[in-house]
Amino acid sequence: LALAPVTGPASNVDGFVRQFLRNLNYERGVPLSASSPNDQYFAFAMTVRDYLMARWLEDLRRQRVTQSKSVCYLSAEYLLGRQLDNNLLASGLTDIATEAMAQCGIDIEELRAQEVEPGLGNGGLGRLAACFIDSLATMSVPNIGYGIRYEYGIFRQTFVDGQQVEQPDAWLELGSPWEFPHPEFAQTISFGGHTETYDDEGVTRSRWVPSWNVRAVPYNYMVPGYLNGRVNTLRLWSAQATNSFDLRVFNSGDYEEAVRAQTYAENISKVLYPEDSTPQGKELRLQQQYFFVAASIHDFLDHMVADDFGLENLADRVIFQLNDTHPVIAVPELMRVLVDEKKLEWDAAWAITQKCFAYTCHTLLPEALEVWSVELLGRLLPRHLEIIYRINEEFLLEVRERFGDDEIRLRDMSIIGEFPERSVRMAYLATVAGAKVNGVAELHSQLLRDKVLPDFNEFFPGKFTNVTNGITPRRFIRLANPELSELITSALGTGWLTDLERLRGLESYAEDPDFRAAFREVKAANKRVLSDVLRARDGFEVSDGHMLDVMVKRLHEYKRQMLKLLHIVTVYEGIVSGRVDAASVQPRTFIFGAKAAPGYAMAKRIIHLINAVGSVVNADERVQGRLKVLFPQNYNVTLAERLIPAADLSEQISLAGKEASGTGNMKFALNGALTIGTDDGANVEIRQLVGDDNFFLFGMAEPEVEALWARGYKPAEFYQHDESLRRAMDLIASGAFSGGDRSVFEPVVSNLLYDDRFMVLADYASYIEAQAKVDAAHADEDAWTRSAILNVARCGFFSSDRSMRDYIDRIWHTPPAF
Ligand code: DL6
Repeated sequence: LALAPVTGPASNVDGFVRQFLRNLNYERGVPLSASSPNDQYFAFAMTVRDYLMARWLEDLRRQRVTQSKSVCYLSAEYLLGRQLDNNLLASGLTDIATEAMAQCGIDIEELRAQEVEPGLGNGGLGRLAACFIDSLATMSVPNIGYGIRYEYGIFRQTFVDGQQVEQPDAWLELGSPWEFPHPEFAQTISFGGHTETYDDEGVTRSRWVPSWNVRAVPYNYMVPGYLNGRVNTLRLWSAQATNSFDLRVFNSGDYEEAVRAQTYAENISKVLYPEDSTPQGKELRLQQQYFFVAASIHDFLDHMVADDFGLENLADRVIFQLNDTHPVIAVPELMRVLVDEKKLEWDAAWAITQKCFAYTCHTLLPEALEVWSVELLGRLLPRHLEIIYRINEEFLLEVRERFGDDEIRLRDMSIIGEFPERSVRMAYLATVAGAKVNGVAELHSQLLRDKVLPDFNEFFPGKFTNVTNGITPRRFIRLANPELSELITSALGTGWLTDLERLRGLESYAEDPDFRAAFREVKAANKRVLSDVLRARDGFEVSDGHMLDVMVKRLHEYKRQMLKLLHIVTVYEGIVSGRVDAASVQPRTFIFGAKAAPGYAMAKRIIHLINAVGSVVNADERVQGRLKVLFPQNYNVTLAERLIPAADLSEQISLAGKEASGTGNMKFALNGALTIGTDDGANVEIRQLVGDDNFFLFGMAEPEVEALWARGYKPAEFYQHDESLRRAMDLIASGAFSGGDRSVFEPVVSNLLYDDRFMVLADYASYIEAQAKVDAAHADEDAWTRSAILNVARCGFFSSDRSMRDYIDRIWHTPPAF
């Protein structure tokens, strides 16, 4: 374990310049005079790395030798965002680095623009994982984030004639300066084949005889804590063929056949599945899941657990946190390792396993609760299927012991479902195996307990808990909104970035006219920045003096972008029909950002409709420029960091009982936007904290939604009885946004009229009423600013540091170490 002493470069401008030039010359092989912006970006990033390196190596060493308990966060997604600024901030190097680049005659903004964000996640779930590892490092908690190094991340979205077209996200095309491959620590991951029993000195044991395998090569990334010198690790696995190609076949001239196995193996980490809430039961996805969790478990056991460590105490050393169901196949894998490889008794292995896992559920949509067909699982992982069967058998025995031969209950609780095909219910497996199961907001956790998994809640008292999500204030306040950060620091001093509840101190400033004026100036400055970004990126002009009304999130019917659109069409229809004087309409710019899963036809139609409405509204002179609809393509973390600080109004309008938490809602509130929202997910907690006067609530609450379903929901009745709704829908149906062609958006209109699973029409009237209140409130600039400041002051609870403390206290029991 001995390490050569590593010292970083001198922490001053001169030291930075020297190291930068060294990296440019010796690592990139170019002199400054002939270097490209990309060379300079790489050398710059490497220099920042060099400052973090000594601590990283030391922290890796300590994690091994101190044997303190680690959080292994197993997540198929990490939506990291750009790394450069975050790592500069964490290491306290921003000023030195900026000055150093100036001395070299380099525009640091140009370097920033070179960085391609690793989009290794779909949305909230992946971004949450990235916030959590930031907080754990900042809190000095030993953690390894394990995941997949997808060669292609979330697709790049472009619009052609207003319709979404997906392009591959080749984020690694020019390489990444932030990753460290370690092929020497590769793991071999097997698939397929069959199982057999054998005699092991008088004991009959099972073993797996797989038929093919791949190499999992780890790539390490630094996860620096904020100004605490701590550097944790994110380890992402890349798939490689064990036999790159068949030389014999190659020499025979069949080049395609010679590399077929390689292509097949490497497909495993080729691309992130662009699904949000509707997992496609595809073989490759199960391969991905097993690939990364098996590699991670073996990696941890091989390199982090001392040889003489008694495995019966494994839970003192590690907690594997399952980020949704994607990594749940880790449960039978650990059992297989303990029983088949380490030769522990089943009961002993199960006792260990039950203490080593905890499970976070991130959804309430039934279709997002993953299941795998028994046929597929048995073909790909036959031994794991046997293990799952045995876990289920023993679990159902216990259920029977407790509740008797209640066949309905047994069928409902079985890990194996029978309809529509025999399949493994991964959420059930995770619940049975996990020491704790948590939802991600109070309401979500309650619904999980009472509606989704009520039998399990009854069977395992105390197992279910809530940990409300959070966001890292380093990225989403300090980096995204430097001007607001400065204003906060001028009022509260430093320290609030790692103790966000201190924002409460701003409450009294809400009453201070000077502070309110300064707060408004920050918002105005952020709008100017956004305006520049959207002009350069999308060719958009953001009009001065407009309220910015922003809805950014994945496109999904339950999130109800359609409701937002109906509001826009309602206001527009009022103007063009002459019933409303355009001059009386509050100037508003509506900004959307959303990607639709490529196979999700309705979501893609809604994107098309938003763009179509935007083209018509923005060009119509009768509107007098008072309404504008902007839909920048390819919404990602980098754009979020510019949009959120500029927003006045945050749209969080999902049908109550459908959004597990939301995290965008927290980011907006903490950046001084007011929320218009339903009583759903973490909106409930935001409203409780900021107060009813500082939140625009509308729509049915979850019990009302349930009651309406029970009565029989007929959306067409709402259409018939609400003239304003009828006008808006008729305008869409008339072809006004599709050059007179009524067929283009007919499916959207029919879907709302005759199906409307997410009750857009039922909540329309209430939403329009709440939007009128928004208009009235926004007209009083001072009162609006007061509310915005109170939103910031009262939302400190939503720091991901607090989420981490909750996980640590209630689930992980992993104190800060070394
Ligand atoms: O917990 C993070 C995030 C929540 O904030 C969102 O409300 C929720 O929709 C999202 N869940 C998913 C579902 N994926 N699956 N399965 O992305 O998680």
